[in-house]
Amino acid sequence: MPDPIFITRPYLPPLAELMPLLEEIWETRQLSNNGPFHQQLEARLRELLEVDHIALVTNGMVALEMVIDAAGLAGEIVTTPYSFVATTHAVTRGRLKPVFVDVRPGDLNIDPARIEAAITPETSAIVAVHCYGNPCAVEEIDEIARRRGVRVIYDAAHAFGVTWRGRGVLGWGDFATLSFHATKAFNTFEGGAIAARTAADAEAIGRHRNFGIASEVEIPAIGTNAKMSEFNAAVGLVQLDHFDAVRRARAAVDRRYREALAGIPGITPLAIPEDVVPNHAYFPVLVGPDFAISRDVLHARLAEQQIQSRRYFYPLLSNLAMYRDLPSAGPDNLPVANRAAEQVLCLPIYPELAAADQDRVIEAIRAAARGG
Ligand code: T4K
Repeated sequence: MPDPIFITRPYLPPLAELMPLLEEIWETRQLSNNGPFHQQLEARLRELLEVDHIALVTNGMVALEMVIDAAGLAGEIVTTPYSFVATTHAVTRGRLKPVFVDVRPGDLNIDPARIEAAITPETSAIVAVHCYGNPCAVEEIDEIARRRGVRVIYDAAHAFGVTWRGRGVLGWGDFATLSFHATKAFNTFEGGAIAARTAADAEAIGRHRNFGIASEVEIPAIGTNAKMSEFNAAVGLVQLDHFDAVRRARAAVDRRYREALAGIPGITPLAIPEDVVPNHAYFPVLVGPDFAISRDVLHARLAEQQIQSRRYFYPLLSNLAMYRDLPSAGPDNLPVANRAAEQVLCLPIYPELAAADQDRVIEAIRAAARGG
């Protein structure tokens, strides 16, 4: 039996680089509550991600929940069904009603041309996802939101370090949320962050993260506890020094796949727009009807060879039991997203993926294409 190849393996910096930071924590006993590593990581992320305000939190799902809560959203949220379940669950857990809008075929991000028709007097925000790190139609979405008086939240869980037209994509929207989960392009084991455009919103998020406390005697909001620990922040600081190298290594894997898979009928890697510097966190391909076998059979065939692939994002969120009865959830309303969920397969990609292992993935797909 060959060794397993995983969809991803988290990058870990040399342990020796982390040890001095851990020793400092042991010395100072500052474990949480806005300690020095927390502050340093926020400062470095503001610079790297080109945002004015950023708040570290415990994970990407909580980041979304906090934004929804702290921004005081109510009523309906226009959103995409093509995402990880955290996106829609955060909306619903905030007692809001998701209104699904289809995605566009090129990047599988929410289709700006369909957003306006879904906005009603009940709509308070658009929650869009930079899926696989490819930026949404941010200018169009901003324009619609401004004109219709709704807020914009980007679930940017996949978009760490991504730039569009030379600028960090996290600067778009009233808020953008990040995930630093083990499986992401940048990880702090578990972790996340919220970028906010205005000082007032950043202040609300900061309070909300710490139970709603403003000072020793003032508690103006019903907040939660979403503070990142000093351990996770220390990991983040060390990881940041390696992010460029990690991105380059991922880019090399991406390039090799694109070269090797070009010309296989029915296998279409999702394109990366020219004006985007991606982070290559995922390598999604669409397995079309002209491929020799279906996406699900290919997924199973790879698994037989100890190769883990993932159907990110299947099942489509609008088809889950708790959402499928929503008026916007019908497949007729969401044909592009439904087709993508049936065809997409994410292939293994991570910085330390050995060329020989990548060749195994490529050869397995070629063999399947030959009917083997
Ligand atoms: N919004 C979007 C658009 C998201 O995609 C996500 C998360 C969120 C919000 C929420 O962010 P967080 O609350 O998670 O910060 C993964 C992740 O758990 C999840 O973070 C991610 N999106 C989603 C797309 O994928 P699984 O179910 O694929 O993870 P799992 O445990 O099956 O891991 C896959 C493989 O990765 C393993 O078989 C081996 C490898 N792995 C994984 C972990 C966790 C390791 O080698 N080491 C590890 O520690 O969900």
